[in-house]
Amino acid sequence: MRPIRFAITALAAAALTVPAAVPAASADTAERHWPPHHSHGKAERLRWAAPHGFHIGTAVAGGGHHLEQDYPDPFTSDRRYRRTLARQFDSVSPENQMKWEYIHPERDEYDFEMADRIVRFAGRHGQVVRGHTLLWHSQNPAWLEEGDFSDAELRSILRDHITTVVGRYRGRIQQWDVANEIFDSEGNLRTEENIWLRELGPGVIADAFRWAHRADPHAELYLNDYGVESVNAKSDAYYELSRELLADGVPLHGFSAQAHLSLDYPFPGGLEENLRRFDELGLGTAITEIDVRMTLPESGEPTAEQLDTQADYYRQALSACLDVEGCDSFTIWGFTDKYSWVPVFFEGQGAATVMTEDFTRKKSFFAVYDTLKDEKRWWPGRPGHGRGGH
Ligand code: 9MR
Repeated sequence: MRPIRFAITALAAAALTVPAAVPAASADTAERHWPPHHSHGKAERLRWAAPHGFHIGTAVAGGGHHLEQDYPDPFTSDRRYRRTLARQFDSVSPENQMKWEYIHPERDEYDFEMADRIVRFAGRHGQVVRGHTLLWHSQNPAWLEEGDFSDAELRSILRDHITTVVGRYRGRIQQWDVANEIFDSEGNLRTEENIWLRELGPGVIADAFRWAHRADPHAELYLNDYGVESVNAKSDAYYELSRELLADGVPLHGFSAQAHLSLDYPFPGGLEENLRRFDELGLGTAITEIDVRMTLPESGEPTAEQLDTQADYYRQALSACLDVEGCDSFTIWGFTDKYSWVPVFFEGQGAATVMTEDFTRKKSFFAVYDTLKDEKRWWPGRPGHGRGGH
């Protein structure tokens, strides 16, 4: 069956690149009438196009860089945003609202309000939740980073945090990013920046997974990072760590690539091969934070060619995931350019998501939609579905 499926995917890819082949004089017309070969109306829903057991997700905008923008909290204040969030996606990841600085602002104080609201919203709309994140070097509160704690105190602070946060949402989080960005680009553990690794040593990684598993035995527990799309020094380090953790009986269930991509770089080669080697260890895999940024022309508007290439990056990333049995979720790091982190962090860059600032669906939206639909036509359900957790 597999070769047939590849042929179909290749056909879909050819259809997607058609506008690039039209003569320059008619490029504008092609743009206005995109997509040329599909009769896409208003009703396309990514979540309906996805095969059973495959989750199509988005970050839920709030906290972090949003706090410095001139708009109110997107998730609670923008009705159109919420409507699209519910309609299009069946997986949600709090963008910042479960991070330490947000959910644990003082040593003896938790603030669950936003996280609770997101988890309730997901429940109402039949969505799963990816919890993000428990052990990270960034977005930690000052009381933690600047505090003067003994090793024993720090250990109990981390254990209590994981037990409290994971336990609160027991049974309602599909996947947790337990350890986030723990290696640098050379594949060395971030023992300087990461307070837990620096103070408690690498053994704390296994402990974090064990504590999380005890607090919610059904949650699938993940290692998550950026720059690990290809087979490279960093992903090799994750591969070795995964093997060690599994050999030690640590409840590790998955490895995920964030996939913050850029048109300034070629599409990361070997994504499928890389995911597959983790799959072969028996781990689930996922794309957890994809966006595809670009350097914008002076007008501030992406060109038709940039949008074509962007659509192709999204399609390639999704196809790689779909072609690996246990890769069962694909999350976009924000679905509208209106709230994307990209222009705030990368000067002159943007347009990284699948919808414009006014929620118009871009070519990349239809690339994701068509790729999901093609997959579902041939493989209505995911064979590797549900391998993590439990
Ligand atoms: O999108 C998040 C943004 O709102 C925050 O300001 C930023 C702070 O580090 O974190 C962003 O999300 C990051 C995610 O948590 C981990 N991977 C990289 C993401 C983009 O920076």
